[in-house]
Amino acid sequence: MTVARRAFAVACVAIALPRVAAAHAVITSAQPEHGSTIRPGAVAITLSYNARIDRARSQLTLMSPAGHATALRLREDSTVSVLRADATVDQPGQWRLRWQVLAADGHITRGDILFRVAAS
Ligand SMILES: [Cu+2]
Repeated sequence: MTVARRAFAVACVAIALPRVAAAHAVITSAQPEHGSTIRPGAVAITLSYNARIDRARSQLTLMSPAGHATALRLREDSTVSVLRADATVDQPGQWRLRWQVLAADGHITRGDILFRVAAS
């Protein structure tokens, strides 16, 4: 292959690559809210993102004040950009909801939402 032909082939490959969405997933709203205090009992978790996410490769982990971690099952009514899960928070104190999501652009992002559970 001549140098000129090789350059042409490389250019074609670059053009043929699919356009990727520029955004990796950033959280836009959370329920419970970061820094909030909620009552003990059942809590409906809803996390919204600015981008499409791959739910099968995304994880929510809830950590109790005592440090016990529970992997939450994502609800079926989660959408392409909203994760939903149900949990029970039965101990007062600081809880941590750790999220990790894979966005459509192939990038993983993660973060923590801290909230308190009031004494019953
Ligand atoms: Cu990205």
